Amino acid sequence: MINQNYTKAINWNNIEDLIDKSTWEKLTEQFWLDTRIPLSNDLDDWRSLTADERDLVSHVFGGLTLLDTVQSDSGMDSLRADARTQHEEAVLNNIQFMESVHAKSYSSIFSTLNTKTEIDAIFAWIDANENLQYKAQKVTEIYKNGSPLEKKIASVFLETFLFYSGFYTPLYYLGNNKLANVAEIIKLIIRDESVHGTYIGYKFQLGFNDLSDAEQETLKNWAYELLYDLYANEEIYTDALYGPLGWAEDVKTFLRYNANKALMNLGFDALFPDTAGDVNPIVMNGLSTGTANHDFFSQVGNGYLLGQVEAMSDDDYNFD
Ligand code: MN3
Ligand code: MN3
Repeated sequence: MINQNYTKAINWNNIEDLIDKSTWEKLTEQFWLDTRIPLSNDLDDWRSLTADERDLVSHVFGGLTLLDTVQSDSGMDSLRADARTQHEEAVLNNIQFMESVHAKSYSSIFSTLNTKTEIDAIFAWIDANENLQYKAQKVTEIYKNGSPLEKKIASVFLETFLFYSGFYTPLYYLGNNKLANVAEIIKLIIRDESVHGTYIGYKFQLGFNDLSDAEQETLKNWAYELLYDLYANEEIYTDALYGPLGWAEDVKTFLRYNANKALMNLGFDALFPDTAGDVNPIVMNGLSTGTANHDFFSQVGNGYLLGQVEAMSDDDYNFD
């Protein structure tokens, strides 16, 4: 889209779309790294879980690793090709890097909780799980061959809907006072994904509003069909993961609630009757973005602090 016969320098003093600037500021303010979170504090909780529960935790994080890999490898690259402004490209650069942080975070969790053999088994499971591969490939295919607006729809569905079959598990444990540091990472990821879904949904709506009524209708139908298709796949994935613990129906309610939110990010009407009041309150509570203070030393969560900046003074050069 950016198409001129000279190389244009990005000018942050000439902002075409204020949403680009405010999103950049929000995302950079909430920057974080997995290495700052004391995951090993969760080892006692981890040991208290049953074998089925540990399998669940390992597999949901395996699934999330794959989706964040899609976002960082092909997702943002593909969206950047259609950027409306240079500032949007910069925002997408930030998102792409954070997707790599997200994907890496799960490996930090694995290396804390799991043995090398277990980790190898998780990655083999990722490669072989049909429903997980189905959604990753479906979205990747749209990133490769879809129209600019179709790519944004797929991205918002991934950000605001597909992740949540995985997020349910750490939010559930957080609500039950278990795996608090693991959950803290997940809450930081959720905080990012929520900005990503809103921002890309907003960019979608700009393009959508330029279409004719007939084109809008066609694209809207395409989006609902894609959501149905992905939801049907999520039901099977959810039954397989959560069935053994008896949580599957609760998780599906949560998925439908988030599917509605994805549609709303695109400016479309909700599809399912499920609302926040239908979701397990323990999980809903974990989803709230209030400041976490479970661990004074970790300085993480929504209270995660960047270094405080102050002006240099001559005293800074007195090293004795
Ligand atoms: Mn992510
Ligand atoms: Mn994201």
